Amino acid sequence: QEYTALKLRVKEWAPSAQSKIEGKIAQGGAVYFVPATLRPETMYGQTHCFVGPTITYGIYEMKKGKEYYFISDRAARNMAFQSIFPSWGEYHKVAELQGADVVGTLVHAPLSAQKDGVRILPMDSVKASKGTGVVTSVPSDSPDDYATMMDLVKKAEYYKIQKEWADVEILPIIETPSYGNLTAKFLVEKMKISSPKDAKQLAEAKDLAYKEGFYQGKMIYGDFAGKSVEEAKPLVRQQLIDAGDAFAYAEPEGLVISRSG
Ligand code: ZZB
Repeated sequence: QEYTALKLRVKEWAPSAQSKIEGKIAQGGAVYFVPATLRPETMYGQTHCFVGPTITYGIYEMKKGKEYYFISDRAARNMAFQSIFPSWGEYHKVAELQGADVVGTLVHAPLSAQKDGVRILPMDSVKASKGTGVVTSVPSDSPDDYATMMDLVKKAEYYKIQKEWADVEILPIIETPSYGNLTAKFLVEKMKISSPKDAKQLAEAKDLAYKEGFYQGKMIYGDFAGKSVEEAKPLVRQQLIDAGDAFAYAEPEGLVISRSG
């Protein structure tokens, strides 16, 4: 599985994260949340970035004193064997935090229409065993993200967040013949999905959204507006990589293939 790993730079830490990283990040060093995505063409529509509240994460030093990544321990180990960290097989953790510690942190999301930044919010369905354990939220095109965002807005107090952090305008970025220009909202409503816990139905909705988006979708926002999603996907990805805002990250299966081939 070849992902695009995106770099979301921290602008302002949540107070509990701030106290846990005190003295551990070099003065002037930049910390990035690094979600792994299969849909780089949707990055214009990022509204939030999700972490699992009970997952343990590390902040890993990427460029000494200059650049740090917030990712799961498992992702750090994988990255170390893909020449993403400076020395092969080595990864250096400078701080350890729970997802709940970073909720409320403000980050800059590359390409997002939310120019002032997006908030780190909790998502219970984030899997520690997949990607980087960090998930960027695109509620226009990801049913999981849409369902989670609706729940966060509805139950802000229960989730211990400020309602305005979750309640962000959803931007249409891809037009499809079957589901209109807000694919995730359309599918969640049509399938009567009422909670981010409806895992089986959400998996089905995700499947439908992937297929329709990839084979029938047309970009209606951004530099490649007018092109098909199929054409735009590698172009947006390359643009992000060239700008230094993203890099390729493969799950272990992919690593085995690339090392033998
Ligand atoms: C942004 C995005 C926009 C995504 C979209 C999807 C969609 P998959 O399909 O199961 O292989 N993801 C990544 N890591 C995790 C994790 N640890 N736990 C839970 N979800 C995770 O998974 C790949 C997608 O699942 C990734 O691509 C990411 O969300 C999420 F419009 O990034 B995506 C129809 C889907 N649309």
